[in-house]
Amino acid sequence: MTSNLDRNGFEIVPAILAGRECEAIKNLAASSLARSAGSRQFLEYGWCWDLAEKLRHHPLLRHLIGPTHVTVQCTYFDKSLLTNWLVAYHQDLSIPVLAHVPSPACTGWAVKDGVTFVQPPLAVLQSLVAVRLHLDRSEDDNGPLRVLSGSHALGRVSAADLPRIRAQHQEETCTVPAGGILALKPLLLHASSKALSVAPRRVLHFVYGPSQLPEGLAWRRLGPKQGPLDAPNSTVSPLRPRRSQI
Ligand SMILES: O=C(O)CCC(=O)C(=O)O
Repeated sequence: MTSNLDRNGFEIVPAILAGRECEAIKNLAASSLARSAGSRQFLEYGWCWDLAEKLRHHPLLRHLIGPTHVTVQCTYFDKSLLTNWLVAYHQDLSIPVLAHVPSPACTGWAVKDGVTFVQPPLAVLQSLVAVRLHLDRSEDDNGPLRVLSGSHALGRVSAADLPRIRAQHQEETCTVPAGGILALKPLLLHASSKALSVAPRRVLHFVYGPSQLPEGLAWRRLGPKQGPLDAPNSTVSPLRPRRSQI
């Protein structure tokens, strides 16, 4: 049977963690952020790696994350009136890799927080699944994600096509209770508005993908078991997503 994730590019599963588990994770995330080299590198923390694995094997999420997929990234988003942002409609096109490869099929090379990112071939992007674990409720007032339902099926889209795509695809606001998850395909066009209320909106954004990559690429997925137990001790402010990619 086709899942909502396959059909629409997103799916909400409301009750994955209990309230007390969310509170414990918020405390861990806050102390990790203070020590982190970047909020894109949370997998280097043991608690976050274990949480990613718990989600990967969770009975309510198994139909969303491929059985052979591995955990490849976790980014922490802490949106509030103090750390506020909006993001225009875009697709997530970059993945973290170990090193540059000389392949014309790979574009958009960049280094962020010391990690190499690349836009891989389309087939890789189509195979990825993002799982956003909501530590707070996400509703109309605190900057929820908005998506254009079904737009993941269009492949990579250009900025010039956006007005037409917006007219043809239903916009959905993804309200999610605390402890719930929003799973989405990174090719799904998504955006978010600024928070308007004092209620924070903390999210751990996990990405799962195939263990092997084409074109000689290799994941840069240093977890506590494969790499340094702790991230470098520089202090950075929480990640503010790019305003607009398209
Ligand atoms: O959480 C947000 O507000 C934006 C997230 C986003 O744009 C992304 O994950 O690409």
